[in-house]
Amino acid sequence: MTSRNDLLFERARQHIPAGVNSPVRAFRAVGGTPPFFERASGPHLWDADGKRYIDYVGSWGPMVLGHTHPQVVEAVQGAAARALSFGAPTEGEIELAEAICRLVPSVEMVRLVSSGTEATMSAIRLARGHTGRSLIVKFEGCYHGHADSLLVKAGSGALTFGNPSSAGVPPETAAHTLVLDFNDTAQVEKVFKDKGKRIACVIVEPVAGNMNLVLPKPGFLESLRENCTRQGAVLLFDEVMTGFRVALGGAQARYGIRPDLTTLGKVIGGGLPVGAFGGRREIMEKIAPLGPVYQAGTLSGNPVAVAAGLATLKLVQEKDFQLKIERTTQSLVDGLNAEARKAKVVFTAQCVGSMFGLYFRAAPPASFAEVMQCDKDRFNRFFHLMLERGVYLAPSAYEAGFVSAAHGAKEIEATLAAASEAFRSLAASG
Ligand code: KE4
Repeated sequence: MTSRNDLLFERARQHIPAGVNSPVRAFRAVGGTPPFFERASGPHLWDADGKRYIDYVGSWGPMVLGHTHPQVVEAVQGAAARALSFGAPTEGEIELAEAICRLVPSVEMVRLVSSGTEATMSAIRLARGHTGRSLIVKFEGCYHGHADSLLVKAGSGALTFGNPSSAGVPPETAAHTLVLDFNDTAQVEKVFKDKGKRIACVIVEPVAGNMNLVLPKPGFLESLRENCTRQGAVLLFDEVMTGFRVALGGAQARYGIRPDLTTLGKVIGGGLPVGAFGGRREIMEKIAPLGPVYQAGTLSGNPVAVAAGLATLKLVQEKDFQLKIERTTQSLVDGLNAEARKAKVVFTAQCVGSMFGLYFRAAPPASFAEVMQCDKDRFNRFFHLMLERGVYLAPSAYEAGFVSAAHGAKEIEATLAAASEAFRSLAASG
């Protein structure tokens, strides 16, 4: 019997490229047909065939409270009944800006946009406008959205100028982007020694979540801070994913590093389209109409999206919210490691805050090269073994996973029971 997911996927592909509105959703990395979801609640999703899943994607990070939290739904319904959009200032935007500036240590002033890509694209332009320089530095495996200057892979060598990682990006644009190896402090020191005065900014995921989860080595973020300060370059922490996930104040609070600019997204919209870039007042005051760096957006600060973000940020500040969600995430990771050991499968899991990484490798990777050593095929088989058992992991070996506050002992136990069977199946099939 053809499932509704299959029928919908077939229909979707008629008018949407690969049937999806964002590439990773097409399941090309893991194979098979993606479930088409119809509704969600708490830690659960239901697909078009009525199958229930425990969700560890959480819309790629925003659903930190769990799905359809009553207070968020109520805030959205209330806002929508008053207005869907003004294209004019509202009090809600002030409240969200005040909350972000209060919670994220380095942010003194902030501009709201509608996606993480818009946030990083705007922040890069602002850093270039503020410094009058063109070069930017990023790290292999870090993803910052799909702006041209960020779709760049390492050149012939890590210290040479970048090449486009996507068709449609002019080589001249990519040439302004240097791509280094994440956690390689020696490369950072060298590029600043050679080109420091030409660097407008360094953009980094302070905890990498787009090459699977990779933690910063001690000293790495500190070296970025020191070199940027010494050479007058802007340190830009892309906390679109880590914000309100690895700690209430993001990775910058957890690791005690103060960037000059920060980009945010995901959680601050509570599932609706909100991104933001903010930081030192003297830099942010260069943004139009105050300053010469142009940036704009029809739906920036949309009242319905802002209402979802405000309701979400209010709840993540509740007493013990971070402690509880970190405990749940740690119990998932400890349980997965234990089940893999029992089945004698080479596997490691680790977490930071409510983000986790799963690796078919003996130890967590500390670099892009080490991520590439993970057994991708085994991950793909594990992914489907878990999906069959009603556990929805990120459909790629190169993505982080997310736990929500709605995940409880019941969901963790069910996940570990599924993992026990999945690991045994992997061990049996070699
Ligand atoms: P969006 O434009 O997708 O809202 O944000 C881009 C972005 C920027 N910075 C970081 C650190 C991000 O993780 C993202 C987006 N994350 C991916 C998940 N790997 C979104 C999922 C997708 O592309 O469909």
